[in-house]
Parts: sequence; structure tokens; C-alpha cells
Amino acid sequence: MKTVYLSLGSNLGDREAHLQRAVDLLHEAGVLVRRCSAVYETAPQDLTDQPWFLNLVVEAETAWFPMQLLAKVSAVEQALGRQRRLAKGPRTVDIDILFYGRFAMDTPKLVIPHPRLGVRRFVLEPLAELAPALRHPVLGKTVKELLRGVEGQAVRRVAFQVRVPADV
Ligand code: PH2
Ligand code: MG
Ligand code: MG
Repeated sequence: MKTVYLSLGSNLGDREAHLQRAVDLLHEAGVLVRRCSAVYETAPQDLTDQPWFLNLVVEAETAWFPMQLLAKVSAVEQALGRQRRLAKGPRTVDIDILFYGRFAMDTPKLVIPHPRLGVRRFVLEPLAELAPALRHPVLGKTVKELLRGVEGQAVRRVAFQVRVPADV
């Protein structure tokens, strides 16, 4: 089993329900969710003219290899009705693989660690709750150090929390 960290985001429809459903479906697909960060409402980055997101990070254990994990993650996005109308545009749910143990890979279909995690407050803030001392295998900095380096990018914790699914 490998410990992986995933970033989840939603900015369309019932954002809270989408995040909970995504976590439950990941768990059922063998991506065993062990811990969930708080949920944050975050200002849209990159493409700024779109609704605010709810974001969180989950820690999971899985026996899937990276490309298998990507297939599972994509299937959950599909199940939640994600349509790729616009790159980086509004979505019911987006699930990104942040870390896969201490493993690094760079292929056209999948880059691990996630190439933009080091500059995204909506990723680093929730990730720092779960794994502040986790060291980025390529950048050599801890999550806490990376978080200290990002400026701006409004994020605020919300009261809603995603439940960790029970094992079956
Ligand atoms: N995802 C993006 C682009 N911009 N901004 C926020 N706040 N949260 C996201 O999850 C997000 C984004 C592309 O995946
Ligand atoms: Mg994304
Ligand atoms: Mg994505």
C-alpha cells in the first residue's frame, strides 16, 4: 500500500455534496481515504472569472499503481458528471493526484508530484493540515515551507466537513 494525497475541488452545483460523493466513490474504488482536511472556500486561480471553489485534500492508502490510480480518479470525476468544456474552467469535481508516496514521474499523461502544487494556496493550506513535514521529492522543501512562499490567493475555512468513509 502506498500513501497518496489527492486535491479535490468543486465550483458547480451542490459543491459540498459533490465533494462528499467523490470521497465515498474513491473509497469504494480502492482508494482508501484515511484522513480529510478541513474544507476551504477559495478564490479561483488561473481562470479567475468563474465561481469560487470548495477545496480539500485527502490522505488515502491504495494498492493501485499511478496510472491505475489516475484511471480510478478519472472514473469518479466522470461519475459526478464532469464535462471538460473549458480547460481550468468550472467543474462539478476535479481530483488531482498531489503525491504518490515519495515517487516522482513525468509523462505526457501524468506528472507526480502535481506540477503546480507548490504555488497553490488552495492545495497547500489543506495539505499542511495533514502533512506539514512532508518533503517534496523534487523541490526538496516541506509542505509548510512551500506554503510560506505563496502570497495572496484568498482561502477561508468553512464549517462543512467531509466525512471519512467507513471500511466495508
Ligand atoms: N482548480 C483549477 C484552476 N483554479 N482555483 C481554485 N481556487 N481551486 C481549484 O481547485 C482550481 C482553481 C484547475 O484544476
Ligand atoms: Mg486541478
Ligand atoms: Mg484535474
